[in-house]
Amino acid sequence: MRYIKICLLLTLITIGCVSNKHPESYGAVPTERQMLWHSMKYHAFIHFGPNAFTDIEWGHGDESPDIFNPTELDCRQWAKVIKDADMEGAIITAKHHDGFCLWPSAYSTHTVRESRWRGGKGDVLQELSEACREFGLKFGIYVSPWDRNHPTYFTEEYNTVFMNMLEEVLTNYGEVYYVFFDGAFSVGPDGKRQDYDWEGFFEVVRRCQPNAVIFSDAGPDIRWIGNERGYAAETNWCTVKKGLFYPGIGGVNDQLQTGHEDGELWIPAEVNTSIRPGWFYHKQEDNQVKSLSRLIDNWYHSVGMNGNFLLNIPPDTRGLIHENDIHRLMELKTYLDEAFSLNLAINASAHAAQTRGKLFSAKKAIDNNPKTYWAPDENVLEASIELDFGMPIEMNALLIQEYITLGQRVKSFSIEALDKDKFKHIAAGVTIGNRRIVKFDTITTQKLKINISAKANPLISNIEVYRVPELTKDPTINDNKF
Ligand code: FUL
Repeated sequence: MRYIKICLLLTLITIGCVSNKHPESYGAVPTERQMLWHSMKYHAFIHFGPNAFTDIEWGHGDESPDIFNPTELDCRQWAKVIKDADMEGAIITAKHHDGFCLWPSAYSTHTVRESRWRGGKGDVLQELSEACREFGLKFGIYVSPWDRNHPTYFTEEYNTVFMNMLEEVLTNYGEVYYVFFDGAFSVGPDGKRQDYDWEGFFEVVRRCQPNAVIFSDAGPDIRWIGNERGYAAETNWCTVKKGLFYPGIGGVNDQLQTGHEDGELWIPAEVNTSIRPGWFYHKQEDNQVKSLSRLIDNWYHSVGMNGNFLLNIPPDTRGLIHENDIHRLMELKTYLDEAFSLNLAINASAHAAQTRGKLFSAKKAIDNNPKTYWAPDENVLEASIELDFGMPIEMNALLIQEYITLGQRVKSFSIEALDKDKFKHIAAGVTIGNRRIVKFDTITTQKLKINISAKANPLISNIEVYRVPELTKDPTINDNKF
C-alpha cells in the first residue's frame, strides 16, 4: 500500500493537474515469490557428485559411493568465489540422475554416508548452506526426479521416496530460495516410464519452503529458456498458455524460449549454461572455460533479455572451484562493474508525450526506484519518452524495465537519437518485461527518444543509459539456435 501512495504522490507532483490513477493489472501477474526472483540477476549453479570423479556427465547409478572422495572440499571457498563474483545465490545438485545424495538421506543407501569422504560423516548440503549463510548468499537445491540408482524407481513407491527426500533437503538446511526440478528421464527396457507425482512434489515444496520458487521446464514458478547455451531471445514473454507445458516435455524449445504473448500464467524464464562444455568437472576441460566475450554475451542475453542468469561452476575433484573458472568469473565481474558503474540517465531530464498530445514528466522512469513508474493515460498504447542529457554525451547501451507487478505489456520498442536537429533510429527491441538491455553502436547525442508500443498502457519503472566497454573479440556463439 505504501508504494501506491508514493507512486500516486510522485504522479501528482510530476504530472501536475493531469489525473492518473493506479492502473488495473493487465493479464497474468507475478506472485511475491516470483517477484523475489525477478529482483535478482545472477546465480551460481553447482554440479557436483560422483560424475566429477568418474569423468562422465550422466552417472549410471551403479558407481561405488567410495568414488566420491574430494580431498580438500571447502564450501566456504565456493561461497567466497560466488560472493566475489557478485552472484546472489547458489543452487547445488543435491541429487543428480545417478541418484547419489550429497546429504545422508534416510531414504537411500547411495549417499555421502556410504562414501569414504569425511569417514561417511560428511554432508555437502550442510556445509554449503552454512557457507551461504556466512557469505550472505541464498541457498537453492537441484533435485533430479530421474534416479538411476534407487531400487523403487519405475514404481509408484518411488514418488513417496522422492517426496521424503525432498522433505529432508527442504527442512534440514534453513531457508531454501530455489528448487530446480530437472526434466531429464529415461525409459525402462520394457518401455516403462516413471509416472511422476508432480503435484505431490510441488506440494512438499510449498509446505516446507513457501517462499521458494519452483523451476522445471514448465514452472510452476520459473520455466526453462529452451536451450542450455545461455541465450534468451529478443521475444521473451513472462507469460505462457495454460495446459501446454509439463516438466520433461520435449519439442517445444522455441515456445519455451519466447513464452506466449497471451499466456494466462506468469512463468518467466531462467537462462542457464555452464562455464565449461560439461555440467560436471572434467580435467580435460580446464582450458575450455568459456571466453570472457562469450560470458558477456550470455549476460546480455539473459539478464539483458528479461531473464536471470544461472551460471554453472562445477567444483573439481579436490572439491574446489578451479582457478581458471575463478579467473574468468572475476574478469566478468570487472567488466560488469565497469560497464554499469555510471548511469548516464541519472541527471537527464525526461518527458513523455502521449498520443493525445498531453505532456507528462517521465522523471519517474529514470528515478531508479523499482516501486514507482511512469505511465501514460489508460488506453494509450503508443507512447514515447524523451531523455535530455543537457549536453552531447557518448553512449551505447540502454536498460529499460517494466513495472511487471501489474503485468507485462510492451510488445515492441525503438530507440532514436538526436542527430543535429533530427531524431534518427538507432535500435529496436521486442519485449521488455522485468529488464531489457539494448546495446547499440557508440553514438554521441544530447537526446534519446524511446518509442513504445504496448498491449495496455505501458508502465515503465526504470531507464538507465550507459557507455559500456567495447568487446575485443566476438563471442564464439552469438546466435539463438538450440
Ligand atoms: C539437464 C541434465 O541432464 C544435465 O546433466 C544438467 O543437470 C542440466 C542442468 O540439466 O537436463
